[in-house]
Amino acid sequence: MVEFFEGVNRIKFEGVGSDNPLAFRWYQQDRMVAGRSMRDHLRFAVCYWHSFNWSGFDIFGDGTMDRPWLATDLNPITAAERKMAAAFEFFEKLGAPFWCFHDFDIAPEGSSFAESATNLDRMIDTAAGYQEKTGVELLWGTAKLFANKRYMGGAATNPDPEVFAYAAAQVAHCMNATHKLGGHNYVLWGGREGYDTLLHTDMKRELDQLGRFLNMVVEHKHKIGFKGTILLEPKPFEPTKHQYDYDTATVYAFLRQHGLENEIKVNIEVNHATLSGHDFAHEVATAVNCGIFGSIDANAGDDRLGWDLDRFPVSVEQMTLGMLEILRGGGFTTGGLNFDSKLRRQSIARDDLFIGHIGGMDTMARSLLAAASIIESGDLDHFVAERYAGWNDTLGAAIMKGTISLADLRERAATAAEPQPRSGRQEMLENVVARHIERTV
Ligand code: XUL
Ligand code: CO
Repeated sequence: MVEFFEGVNRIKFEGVGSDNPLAFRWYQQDRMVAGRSMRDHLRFAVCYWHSFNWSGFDIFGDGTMDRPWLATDLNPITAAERKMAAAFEFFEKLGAPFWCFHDFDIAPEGSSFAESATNLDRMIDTAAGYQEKTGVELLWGTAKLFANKRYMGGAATNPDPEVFAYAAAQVAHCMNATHKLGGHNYVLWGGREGYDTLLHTDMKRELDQLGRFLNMVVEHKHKIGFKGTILLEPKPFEPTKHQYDYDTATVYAFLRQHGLENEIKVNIEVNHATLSGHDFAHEVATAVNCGIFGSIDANAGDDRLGWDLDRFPVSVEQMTLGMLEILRGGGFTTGGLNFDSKLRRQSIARDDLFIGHIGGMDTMARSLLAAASIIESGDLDHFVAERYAGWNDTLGAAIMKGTISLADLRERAATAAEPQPRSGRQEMLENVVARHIERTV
């Protein structure tokens, strides 16, 4: 058997004193944090597309990376098998409990629907064998409904019902495959579900089509007995100028409109949150409030570049604030942290792939510790409880119960004392967060 990552052994925890680039400094899978092991809290997944399908090409240049499994002189099925051998060797050595894929990441797209389906079935059998052998599980599968030219005007939102039908068939087949591999979730990212110009777009019709499509997806889930969660992944733009699943709040309104709010949750991607003008923590908190928090695509953008850069997460502060909302929401159930992250184009060595993931996993593990410590201390919760305490008193309770009217309040104002503003102490609270991060051990 070919070994693709020669010289890399199973990545071990060595602690913060270690200078070994191929060791964890924070992620210790069996360490217990707030009643759960780090492994169960974080549920890390490696994505297939950036890590195994991407050679480093960009719009200005060709591939740069040392990726022997992407050699173009191989027959497509042999190449797919090689790629899968490399992928599972990587998952196992990294110690990632989960992986994620698009149908055409793992199987070559054929020249007809039937050929593509046969290719996928074959690679699903191969993947099932690797899962069995390594114990790595599938966090989610998804169908690539954005790359082929037929989808240039959208998949479910295409002006042509034949394209809708093709996309529906592709999703049905990919859901069956995900089910067969015991997937914990099924994801739909609306890669071309949006518009570039309203001049040729019937937006109302397209949104109704998307609502029907997602209802069909949910019907299919129940029909095949898939117990995983269906997840939508919001993104505000790119590739289209305006994506319909703009952010979590937009998705929630859409789900309610189509009666899907109890069936579909969100897969929040950190860089997509930033692009929509929100903080990552805001998107998580919104999803938790709406009861639709599902899973995370962990990555990061760049402060000065306004597109989807998919960098490995490095900011402990940003991730601590996100983890805080995840823990407050009760943590993951079927979801997890998928590294929808890619290396920079000059990181061409094979082991850079390990180093990127190790850094991301350590960032998330340290953020988990800091967030758990903030919650355990009660430092923020006590302040917030105090800040809103008035709502538990007579006036606040009467307002919320609806036993007092606008006219009653008008009358009350005649004798009521002027409200007394109190400091919001934002800087103090920011310092509290910094302290918990500094003291994380
Ligand atoms: C694109 C993106 C996708 C989805 C899966 O921005 O995030 O990779 O995660 O289709
Ligand atoms: Co993503």
